Amino acid sequence: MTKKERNSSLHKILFIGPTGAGKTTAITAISDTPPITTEAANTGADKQTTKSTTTVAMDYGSIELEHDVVHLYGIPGQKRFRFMWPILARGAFGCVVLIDESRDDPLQDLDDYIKAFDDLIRRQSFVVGVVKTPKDGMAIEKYSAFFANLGMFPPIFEADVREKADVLMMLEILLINQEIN
Ligand SMILES: Nc1nc2c(ncn2[C@@H]2O[C@H](COP(=O)(O)OP(=O)(O)OP(=O)(O)O)[C@@H](O)[C@H]2O)c(=O)[nH]1
Ligand SMILES: [Mg+2]
Repeated sequence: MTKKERNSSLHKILFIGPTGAGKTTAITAISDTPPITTEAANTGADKQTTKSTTTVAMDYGSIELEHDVVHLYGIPGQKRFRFMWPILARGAFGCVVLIDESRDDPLQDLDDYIKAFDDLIRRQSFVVGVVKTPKDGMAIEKYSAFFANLGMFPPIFEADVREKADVLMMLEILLINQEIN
């Protein structure tokens, strides 16, 4: 990435993770303006979620932090919409990886999504938010071990993405790390 490209992409952050992990919820929680969403009726293609709608193209919101506008994009988590993923990843500097601990195999989900966004993940500019956890702290250990095996040590949080403070905290950590690196 050239310096010019890096500067122009500094403020595009992508929210990734499986359906129901809360990408649309997180962007809605922190966007300064009503987010642009592309929700459609959930036809039940993913048996692990009972929510009535799903993102079919993307979410977009924005937030001003320290006089800079940060652009927030959310992927459609269902794999049938994966053709959108590389389009949305283009020009992103970092990502918020959301993992839903209540799904059948969240470690497999994590593996799938970090592989799909390998370019972004390899730059190590990401934070991990684990949602719907029993809040016993065990999730952090499990995912830390997973990333340590890959030689990565990202910030990992248990989060409730319906809470603006939780999402903002992850975003700020991501941006601080980005400035340090
Ligand atoms: N109980 C509980 N529910 C949560 C938590 N975080 C998010 N949710 C709910 O989980 C659902 C997440 O839905 P979305 O935000 O549409 O998920 P998404 O990741 O955008 O899903 P797709 O667009 O289908 O990929 C919402 O109904 C949230 O209210 C949590 O910590 N606890
Ligand atoms: Mg969504």
